[in-house]
Amino acid sequence: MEKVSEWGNTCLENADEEIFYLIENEKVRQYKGIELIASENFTSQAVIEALGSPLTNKYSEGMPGARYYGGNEFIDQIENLCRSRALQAFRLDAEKWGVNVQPYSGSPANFAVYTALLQPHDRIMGLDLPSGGHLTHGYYTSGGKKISATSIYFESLPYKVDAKTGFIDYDKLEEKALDFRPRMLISGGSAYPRDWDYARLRNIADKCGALLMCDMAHISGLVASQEAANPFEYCDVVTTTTHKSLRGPRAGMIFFRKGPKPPKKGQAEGTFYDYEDKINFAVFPSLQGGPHNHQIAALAVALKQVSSPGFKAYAKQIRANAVALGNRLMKKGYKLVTDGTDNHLVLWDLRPLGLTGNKVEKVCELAHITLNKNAVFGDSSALSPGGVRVGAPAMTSRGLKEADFERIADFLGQAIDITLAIQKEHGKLLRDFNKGLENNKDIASLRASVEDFASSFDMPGFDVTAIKVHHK
Ligand code: DSN
Repeated sequence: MEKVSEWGNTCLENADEEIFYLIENEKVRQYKGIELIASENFTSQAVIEALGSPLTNKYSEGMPGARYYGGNEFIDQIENLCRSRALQAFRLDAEKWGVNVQPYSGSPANFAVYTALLQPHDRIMGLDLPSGGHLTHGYYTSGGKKISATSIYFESLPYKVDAKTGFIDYDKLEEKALDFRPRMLISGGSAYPRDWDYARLRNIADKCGALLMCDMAHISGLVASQEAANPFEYCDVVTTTTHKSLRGPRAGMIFFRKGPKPPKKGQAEGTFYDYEDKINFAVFPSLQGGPHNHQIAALAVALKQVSSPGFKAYAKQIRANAVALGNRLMKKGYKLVTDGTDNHLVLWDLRPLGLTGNKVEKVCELAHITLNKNAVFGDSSALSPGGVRVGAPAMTSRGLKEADFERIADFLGQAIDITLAIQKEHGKLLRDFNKGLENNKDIASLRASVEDFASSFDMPGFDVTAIKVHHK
């Protein structure tokens, strides 16, 4: 018993040295490296404080004011604050839009929408994964294997990008949709470097009687600051994660229309949207249990920061940085899908170089540059894709500007040269290629330059001078 009461107020460093130092090491990794994963970001100290708070102790199934457990006086206030800040961050009228801030993250948010608004086996259409879409939008492999629950429980016919231009082919999408008659059309992607034509999608959805959803996870920070087209103008439902360009904690949100429907031909007057109860019920009790209140509080903090004037400048800078990076890469002769970007990422087609995304990702990782291999349209294997995805949100949070991103393009060019040299010397087979990675002096020298460069920028979220390194 004595021991148990001691645990309660022992700091992490003393309670669990292993985890403590692993966290410290991760801080060093984040601070000294160049973080280019398009879906990652560095959140603020205030968000991290809320995440690490005793709010994690509380159960609160249900909605504010109607919980299944007692003791939710403050939790209710926190969730209500979070909901009103969410609407405010996206300039939404509370008479016309509602939001559920309880989804644990993006995939559960999307599945809650499908559970709420579709019947099992209803038809859906989303952007195909190899075209830059997301697993939860209904992906199945070319061999027909159903990968995500979305494609297991619903009938999915994906739309694609144009093989030559890399842009979404809206004409083909429309033709397919009119044949397939989906119940839901899904917009939004994970590796699509261009903006979306929501007006066109609305028109297509209306022609085939479909609901229109947008998963704006990647670009929600840009949408909040009007640096991307506004999906709320045309969509019925909008989902998002909150830790990507929005720069908050890991969580998810579902926005839905409510109130009277606009008058439409053939529709009785006085019809109302009925999404609110269905979506709230799908989140809990259909799919989730107790909301993660520490996440919701942290999200409320992040949304307050999103609505502050500095965030607009941040989002603008993300785009400027992505453009600067893309232009520099293209100037070096590299091929980007769609030859540029409208948003926070570039999708780099490595196939003209005879390289795969896996190898470039590996060399970059050893040089302390973090990015991810990514399918580019026309790839034959999803496991060995022909591209890498490079994103600007995280390093923009550290204060980098256009010239710094040009420098990053130069580091990436060096990583490509190293990858090519290793492949030339050791061969294309991964097993042989990997031998060239061992004790590679060029990688070590690139790593030193990368760490020098990255360590010269601020690190949001934690004090780098207080990091403790294990000397055992
Ligand atoms: N894992 C995220 C991404 O990288 O795009 C999406 O879920």
